[in-house]
This record gives sequence, structure tokens and C-alpha cells, in this order.
Amino acid sequence: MEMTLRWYGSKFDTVTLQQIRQIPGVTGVITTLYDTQPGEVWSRERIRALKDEVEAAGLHIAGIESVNIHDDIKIGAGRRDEYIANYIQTLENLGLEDIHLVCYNFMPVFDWTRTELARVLPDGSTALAYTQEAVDALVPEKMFESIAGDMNGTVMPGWEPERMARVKELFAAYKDVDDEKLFANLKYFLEAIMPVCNKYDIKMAIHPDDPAWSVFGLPRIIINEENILRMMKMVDDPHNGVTFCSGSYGTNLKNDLPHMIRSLKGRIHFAHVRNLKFHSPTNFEEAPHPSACGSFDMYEIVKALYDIGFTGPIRPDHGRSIWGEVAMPGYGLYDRALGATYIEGLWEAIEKSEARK
Ligand SMILES: [Mn+2]
Repeated sequence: MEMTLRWYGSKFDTVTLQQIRQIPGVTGVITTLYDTQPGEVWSRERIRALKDEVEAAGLHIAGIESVNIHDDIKIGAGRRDEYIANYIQTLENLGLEDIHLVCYNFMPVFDWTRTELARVLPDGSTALAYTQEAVDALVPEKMFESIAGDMNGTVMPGWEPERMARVKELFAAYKDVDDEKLFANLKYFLEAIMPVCNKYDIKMAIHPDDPAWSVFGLPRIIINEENILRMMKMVDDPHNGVTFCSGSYGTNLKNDLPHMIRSLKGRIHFAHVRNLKFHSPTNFEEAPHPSACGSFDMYEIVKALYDIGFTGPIRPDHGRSIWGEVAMPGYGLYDRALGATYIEGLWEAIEKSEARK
């Protein structure tokens, strides 16, 4: 595995490449052109400039998170074929710049959903949190308003104000899309992009829906082992792979995370490793990474990744806000740095104990 950190670019991120470089063991970043819109072609020049900037700081681009998918592709309507052609062009440009990993998601309307961005924990730190009760009490158009005040002036991925202004319209566009239709539209998209992925060896890594169940009546398909294995089979190409995100699949306590990892051997291209602490099955917060701080056995998760021979990038996922840091919620420096070194420690211990057997 390679330890990485997500970085939104110097115009958007409160964390600098120089700071990331000083986290022990971190050699790469997972980044994006954050100011591009879904459906837009990423130019080679802009990709090259991003790469040069990262490399000048002594790091490299380990992958892109995300190249977002236009809603027309997910809905299977409108200008879908034009947007797929643009997506293929973007993949080609990434391939020409020697970038071989792309994370994306196929969630309708909302990306990840949290109901609090700064739940105060007993130690005074703050974390993102979710309760189903809070979602049930909201109409979707109010979702953005309810959390916008806690964004610390940042723009959060999937929650761009321009997009949220169109929420009502988007809901109407998805009204005939159920799980089966969404699967079919995902298959159509993947079949169209696999040739360019094969040509440039670009690993596509779908991120799970978060939380891993339907919110506001919208279809959600990347939520459990059965569905993700269905997706792997429906386009059976190693470039059609997975971002294994423990904190997203883990929102549903029925998901056996180590078992899922083992069942996806060869298809996990990227891993987000993080812990959650549950107060009830539908009330949880994003905990510090160590097992002792949350509900997951992080050793078992990392061990499963080790056992399947995982060689891709890992990143610590959302961190808490600690030590007074003001950053994009979930994406401060300090707690993610602690998470990175903790995961590295688990990995080293597993590797050495396995070597001595
Ligand atoms: Mn994730």
C-alpha cells in the first residue's frame, strides 16, 4: 500500500502540500481539479500543471478523487452520450499524463450526507455526524441550508452552492430512476469507458454511497456486498473496481467490512480507512481512527487489505477538528495525520508478524 492524503488544490485547501509532505510515510496525494464541473473535459494543460505543482513539493499524484459524473449519465437522459464522450476525453488526458486511478461515485443528487458537521465530542474536538431522525425531519432543499453554517467558509465536495440551488429540479429529474435503472445506467457508462481505461491502464474505483442506504427516497445501489459484486460482474473487467471506504460501507452495521474486502480481492484499487462510533444504528459520528475510539476493529480491516495483497493508495478519511484547527470539515491536517501514522503502524505490525510466521 501507499499512504496518501486527499488534497483539494492550493486554491481550496487549508492544508498545504508542504504540510502533507511532513506527515511521516505519506508520499502521494489524491487530488482533483476542484473547480471543474461534472461533464466538463479536463485539459491536459491543467492536469500537467497540477502534477507539476504536486511534484515540486516532493509528492506525486497517486490518484484522482473525483472525476464527477454528470447527472444526465446517472439519470440516463438528456446529453448523456455527450457527457460520456467528455468523460472519456478526460480519462485519455489523465492517462497521457500517467495518472492511473480515478475515484468516482454514482449517487443521485447528494454526495455523502451528514446532518452535523461539528458535533462536539466529550474531549472538546468536533466531528461530522449523522442521525436518521435529523434527515427525516428535513425536506431535501433544506439539507444544504441546515449544514452550510458549519462549513468554515469552505466549499464541500458534492455540496457546491450552485448545485444545491438546483436540488428541487434534480429531484424531479430522478423521479423515474429506481435501483434497477441506476444499475443499467452505470453499466452503460462503464461499458463506454472501459476501452480507454484498458488503453491507459486507468483503474476506476467507485466510492460507496454514504450513508449506505436510501436517503430522501432516492435510489442508492453501491451499499453492500451483494450489490458491489453484482456491479463487478456486470462489467467484468479489472479496471472496473472499487474504492473501499470503511466509513461509508460501515454506516450500515449489517456490512461485514473485512468479509467484503476479502470478497473484492483484485478489484479494490483505493482504500479510505476510517472509524465510526455508533450511539444507535442510525446515530453515529466520525471517530478518531484507532479501534479503541470507535465501533470498528481497524486491525481486522487493515489485515483484510493486507491479506488480499492490496497495493494501491490508502488514505485516512475524514478527521475530527482538533487543536483549534479551522479547516474544511473532515479535512483538517492534524487528525488525518494521526490517522495516517496509525494505519501505517497497523500495516507494519501485520507485515512483520506475517513475515516471521
Ligand atoms: Mn470515503
